[in-house]
Amino acid sequence: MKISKLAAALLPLLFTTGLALAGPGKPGHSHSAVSAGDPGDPKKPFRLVQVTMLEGNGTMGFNPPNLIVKRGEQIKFIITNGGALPHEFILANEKDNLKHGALMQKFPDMQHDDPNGKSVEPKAKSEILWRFSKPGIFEYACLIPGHREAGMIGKVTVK
Ligand SMILES: [Cu+2]
Repeated sequence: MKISKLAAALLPLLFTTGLALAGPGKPGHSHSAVSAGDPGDPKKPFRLVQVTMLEGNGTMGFNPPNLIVKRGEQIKFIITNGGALPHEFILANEKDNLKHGALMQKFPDMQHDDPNGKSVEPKAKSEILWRFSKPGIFEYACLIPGHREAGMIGKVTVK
């Protein structure tokens, strides 16, 4: 009885700590990176999509702001940061990005180098190869506090 009570008390704590500290090689957190599909296979065909991160007139955004893909299609995103601030490109469903964004309120300097997410310094480029294996509506967003809210969100529709 005593032990199970203790376990019940510790479980949420362990979960939170794990979320905050675990993660392959990077401090910060781990991801369930698969909400939008799967990491791509470089030996299979892919479509190239150029995405630019932009700032201006008090707004921030991605160009293009939306993308339509076929289920099973592989997309290689070439991501260019055309702004003056660091940004990131995190591909997931809305729910996961909102959860991740809440975590980034606490850890705003968290860096990403994951199959579904990259931090990109000003004027730098990064790449993601992704297979959209699930139908649905997903998003790529910058989860640095305030950026998604300022417009850094792109919609991906998988049919
Ligand atoms: Cu940003």
